Amino acid sequence: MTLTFPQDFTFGTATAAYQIEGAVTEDGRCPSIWDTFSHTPGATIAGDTGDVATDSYHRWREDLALLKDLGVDAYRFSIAVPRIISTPDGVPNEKGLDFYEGVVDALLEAGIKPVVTLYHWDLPQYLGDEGGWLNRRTAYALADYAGIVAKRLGDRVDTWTTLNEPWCSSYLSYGAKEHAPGLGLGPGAFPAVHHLNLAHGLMTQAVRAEVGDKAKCSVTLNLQFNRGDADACHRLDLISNRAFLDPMLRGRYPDELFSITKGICDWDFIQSGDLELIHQPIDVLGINYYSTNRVAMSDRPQFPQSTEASTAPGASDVDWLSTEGPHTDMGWNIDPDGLHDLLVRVHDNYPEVDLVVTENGMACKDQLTVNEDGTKSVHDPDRIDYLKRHFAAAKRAIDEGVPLTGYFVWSLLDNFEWYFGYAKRFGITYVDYATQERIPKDSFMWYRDFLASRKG
Ligand code: IFM
Repeated sequence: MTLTFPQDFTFGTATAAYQIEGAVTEDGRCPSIWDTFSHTPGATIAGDTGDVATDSYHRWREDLALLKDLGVDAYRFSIAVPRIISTPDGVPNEKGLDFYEGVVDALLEAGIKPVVTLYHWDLPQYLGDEGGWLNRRTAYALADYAGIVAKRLGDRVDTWTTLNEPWCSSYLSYGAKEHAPGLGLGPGAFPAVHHLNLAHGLMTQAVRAEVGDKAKCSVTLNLQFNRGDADACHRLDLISNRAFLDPMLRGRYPDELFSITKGICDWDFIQSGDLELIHQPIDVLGINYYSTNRVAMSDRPQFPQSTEASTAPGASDVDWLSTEGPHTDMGWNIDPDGLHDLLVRVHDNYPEVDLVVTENGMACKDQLTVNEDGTKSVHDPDRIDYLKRHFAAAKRAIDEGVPLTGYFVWSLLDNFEWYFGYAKRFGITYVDYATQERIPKDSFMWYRDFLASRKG
């Protein structure tokens, strides 16, 4: 591939704690809402849990060896909140901090920048018991936690990401039933949206209070890119994207968000001063991108009085149409132009902030092949093609002036894919879950060659 990215562009790969670590009862870790949820019968498709996952809590050195072999500039991983604030008394769990300090130091020694996500959905259950993200106190607890981590690791972490995909931890978790805690409250998810926004602001402040202005602060959003009927796209843009982007980057919610949710939410959980707290300067906006949607207006009413489960409360009049193939093993369409168009649009609307693709990748039906000489391979040409086309789309955006500074492939390893458990494989490294053997797939070799070619 002859794509030439800027020399200082950061290429990496990403994981998240609950998806890889396992060891859920070790070294003082407390249960999280995902432990509870995944152990609830019927909550994940085959009853899979993150109890063992890829056992990376024990095998992280093996994973580090993979990263070194791959030649990435950076590794994006998340810190398990229940390993750090494992008790409600606010006393940090030193063993948890020691674990991540070991990982960060080893990454730095290997010349790999640590890019930390502070919250990737593993809320301690004791906070869940108090209402989780429906309770504004959760935002303050997460800010205390962010300060604790920043105090220990502040001098060594390259980038601090407050939240990963608050769309998932609000709409998918409180609006619908697919993610923990799976409450299905429809418009009842809006307080969670606001409290996650508040947490982002407070966590950013807490990191800067410990690390000072040299802290590179960020948040990662899975912005939805919708094609089709303009009214439907606009409605979803307000609910799914601007409900996070505008408070975080503009210090206000769009007025239209209030009008389209009139009758289903009074937003009285927004307290005076909240928007100033949420609107902290950030250095980087992370975007997770996988696919696009096709939407249209229906004949249904815009303002139903219903509180039925929904990932887009206030858009009951929008239909999701089937998308053109090909699709990934998740059933998501492959649309590299969508990445380009999304990056351009975000930059047009929020020109002040650098962008990073913090996740992009593909789930495939990977098959392990045992070769005649006993070696093992996984041939995943579709994933290589997917990555090449998305890299090209990102490069096109850079050439058009988008300040995109990094790209992280999801994921380093096959792992626990939430509701789908272990049935979906996103890794560039295959994990044999029976033995925990790691087998780099062809896409790993392709990425390694691509990265090597950049270093000349
Ligand atoms: O596995 C997830 C990750 O945790 C968050 N972003 C999307 C990925 C694929 O679904």
